[in-house]
Amino acid sequence: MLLCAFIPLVSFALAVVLPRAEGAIDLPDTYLVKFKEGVEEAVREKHTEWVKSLERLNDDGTVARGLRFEFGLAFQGYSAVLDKEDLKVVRNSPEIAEIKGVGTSAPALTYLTEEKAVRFTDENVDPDIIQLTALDNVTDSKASQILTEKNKGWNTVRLSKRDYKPNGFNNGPWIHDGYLGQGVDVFVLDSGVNLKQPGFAGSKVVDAKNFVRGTNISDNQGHGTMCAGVIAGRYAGLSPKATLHNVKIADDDDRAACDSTVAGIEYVVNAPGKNNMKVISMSQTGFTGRPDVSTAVAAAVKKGVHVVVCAGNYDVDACGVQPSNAPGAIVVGSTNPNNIFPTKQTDREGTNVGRCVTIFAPGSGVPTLSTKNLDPNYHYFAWGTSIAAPQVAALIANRLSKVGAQTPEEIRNWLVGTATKNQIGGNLRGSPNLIAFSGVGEEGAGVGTGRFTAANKVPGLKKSADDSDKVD
Ligand SMILES: *[C@@H]1O[C@H](CO)[C@@H](O)[C@H](O)[C@H]1NC(C)=O
Ligand SMILES: CC(=O)N[C@H]1CO[C@H](CO)[C@@H](O)[C@@H]1O
Repeated sequence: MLLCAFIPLVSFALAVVLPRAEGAIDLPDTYLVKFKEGVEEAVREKHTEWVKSLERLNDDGTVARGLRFEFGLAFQGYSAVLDKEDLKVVRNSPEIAEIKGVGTSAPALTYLTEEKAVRFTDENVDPDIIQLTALDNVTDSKASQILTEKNKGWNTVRLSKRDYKPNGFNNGPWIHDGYLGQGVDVFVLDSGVNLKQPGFAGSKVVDAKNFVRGTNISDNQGHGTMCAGVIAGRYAGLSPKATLHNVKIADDDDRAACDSTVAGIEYVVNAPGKNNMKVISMSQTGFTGRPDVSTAVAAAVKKGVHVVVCAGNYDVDACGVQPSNAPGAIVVGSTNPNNIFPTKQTDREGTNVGRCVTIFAPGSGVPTLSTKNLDPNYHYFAWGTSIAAPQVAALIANRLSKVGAQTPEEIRNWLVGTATKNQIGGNLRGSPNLIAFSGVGEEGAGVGTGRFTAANKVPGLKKSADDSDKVD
């Protein structure tokens, strides 16, 4: 998902300084401030009231001075824009433990917009090889049957067939059981989601919260809609019955500020509903060298939320990158249709590796939705760990939908236990040889078929030559 290689920094202090991904920036005069542990609430409140009193807004609604966000999950604190005098006051406050600058994630989609790495069907692949089907009637069908659905993209085959043959896009069905995320809340923390995209018709996609001042909550960039499409899209989505919440943490250049991201994560933990039925899908990575995002992810997992993050596309050790180094996070790397993980020949296709990667999922040419082209005939094909992660979030949503609330540990054990093993070729460099698997059809249930009518096809896409819809 990231254009550039990252530049490791040498750490001088005892504290671990995480490397900075190129493209990530520091926000001017913006600080994350932590209270000392054990400081009385009244003292914190008084301090925070003072920060609030500094407020000055720019014309576009962004904060020129004063409070940005308050935090209370992994630590008590706030973020704020402070001038020199303000900063002096904060530094001299005995209740304050730590003050640091706020940086961002590295923007993801530069290559998409400038180099068109994600293209529509007709430009990029033979239109004969893909024909997406709508899930309208799956939504009506009873859960618990084993259903097959043709030609939803190679990724769905890879995720639901053990004996997947690495021979292109159209090599079998998507096998699922109809639960498809019903009753599960999936939170996409990204650049927003475009609810006007007709590919979400019939899905439960809602605007939840915008943590980026000066923008509207829609996706004006593309990355968030891309991630949401493969979860809740009517055609390309793997969990079309889930409720998908748009939590905007990245700006219209797809840069997520650390503080917006921590605020977004805290929002999910505090949102209504059982934490064990919530899934965060966050394809934002390369946060600059402060561990607060990883700390927030770990705290959310401790509170019972399932957190799925992308490994990053840099071809480096995921343990050196935020937030893929977060304890408890499910970290997703990327494989391609030939069952090897792509090396970074192109920016879009690399994957981070190593023991901090939990699992791999399809990350090359995965059908999903665009925020810009609202023509229902078209789907984007997306590349990178950014699109791999939401597919694993979707499998988790489907699992929760079927078995009910699970702890993050239970879900991790299931995901790793049911994964397809030892099919990835190439130099794994310490990564687990695991490809995500839906688990459907391996629990003694009878196998049936769910046919999809011609009416369900995406208009304008040619019919596939592959007529097989059986489970084999
Ligand atoms: C949201 O912001 C974008 C970018 O500034 C703008 O193009 C779009 O019209 C806005 N949408 C709404 C509904 O205000
Ligand atoms: C889109 C589509 O094909 N929907 C069908 C779902 O099933 C009902 C009843 O079986 C049909 O009437 C719809 O046309």
